[in-house]
Amino acid sequence: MSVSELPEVRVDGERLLGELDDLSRISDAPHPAVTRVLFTPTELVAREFVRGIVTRAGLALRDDPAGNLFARWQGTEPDLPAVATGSHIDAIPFAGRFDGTVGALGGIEALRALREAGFRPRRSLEAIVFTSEEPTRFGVGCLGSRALSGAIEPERLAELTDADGETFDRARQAAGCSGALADARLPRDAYRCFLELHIEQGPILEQERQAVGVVTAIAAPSTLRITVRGDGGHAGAVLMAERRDALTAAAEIVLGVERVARASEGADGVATTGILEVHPGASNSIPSRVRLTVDARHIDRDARDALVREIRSQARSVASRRQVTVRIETLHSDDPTACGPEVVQAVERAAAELGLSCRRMVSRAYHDASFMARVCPVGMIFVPSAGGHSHRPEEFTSSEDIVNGVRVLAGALARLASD
Ligand code: HGY
Ligand code: MN
Ligand code: MN
Repeated sequence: MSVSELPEVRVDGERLLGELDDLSRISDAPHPAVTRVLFTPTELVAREFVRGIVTRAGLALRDDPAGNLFARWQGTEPDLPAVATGSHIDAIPFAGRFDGTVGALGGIEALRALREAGFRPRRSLEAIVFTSEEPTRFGVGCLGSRALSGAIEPERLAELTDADGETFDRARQAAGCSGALADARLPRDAYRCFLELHIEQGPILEQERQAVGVVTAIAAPSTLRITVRGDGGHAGAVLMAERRDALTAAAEIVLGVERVARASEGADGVATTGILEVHPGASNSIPSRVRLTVDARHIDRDARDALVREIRSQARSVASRRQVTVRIETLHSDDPTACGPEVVQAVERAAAELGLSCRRMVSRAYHDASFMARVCPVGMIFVPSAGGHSHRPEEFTSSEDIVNGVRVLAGALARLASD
């Protein structure tokens, strides 16, 4: 069915922007920054807030053992594989207020708007709020969509441990999630397709004055944890010639990460050392142990693997020259994702029928769509990010752009749920 055959779908921008603003204030950082880490008291309040929206929208609410939340609108043919949308509400420290939330609340709004327009979906429509899209607490992102798609073994997921030694399993149970993690795995054919609305987190749509972007591929992310061990000792008593300083070695490794990424083929390889933990962290003690967390990505998997190999080998050569030891663990290393052509076309047709400009693009950030692609064809709709900023308090997307994104999402979902 075409969007034009739909009764006029009116997205209630005031309602949605009000909910986004209310959600942005459920945070452990001062507004407009947002910190909302998995299963913390603040994040649990945010989950309750979303549950209230789902219930008021008259959608059937379900939680799974991993903490994913589902809001379902039964179709006229409920046995058919459903059409899903959604995103996340957790946020890294001092992030922005639109990353994830635009797609999580925008997905619910798309279902509400279709329902209020009198649309009747043949396939059920389901909005998902995925648990733990960000890697902040357990070092690995997209834990909810990995659990749904079988991209992580339940045993490994249960045993992931945070900086305080708390496991995912204990943290989820303390948050009220029950049932076996293995039961979070989606049955085959649960979904016909999955379509996620998200902010671009880059500058292209704004620079080109495009209303929306349609994602064709999502970059391949990997994260390494590098532990550097030296001798440590007294900052006054140990002479420079006798030192095996773990931090100065780590500093060379950090610069090596940047050098390797800058030298990689083309501009699509990126690498970042986002976390540096120094032990014992005393001004008068030579660091004996440093842990670095390195994020490396490329839109091509082989090029990403080459980047990671280079990062590993330069870390080892620093270690041998400085006579410290390095231990390198791979926290995750995921494939790139190709979006489903029929989902891409549904988005393009919905944008065209709404008279909105749209361009194809890749996503350099990863998303839950990266893992939902293991169970069904996926697509993503991007809306512009002011200045291309994200993962910082200045992150901003205008109300008009958000509403347009939800209008395109609603049109594409209507089409996908009708055939
Ligand atoms: O890091 C990412 O790409 C996403 O924001 N978790
Ligand atoms: Mn993010
Ligand atoms: Mn995100």
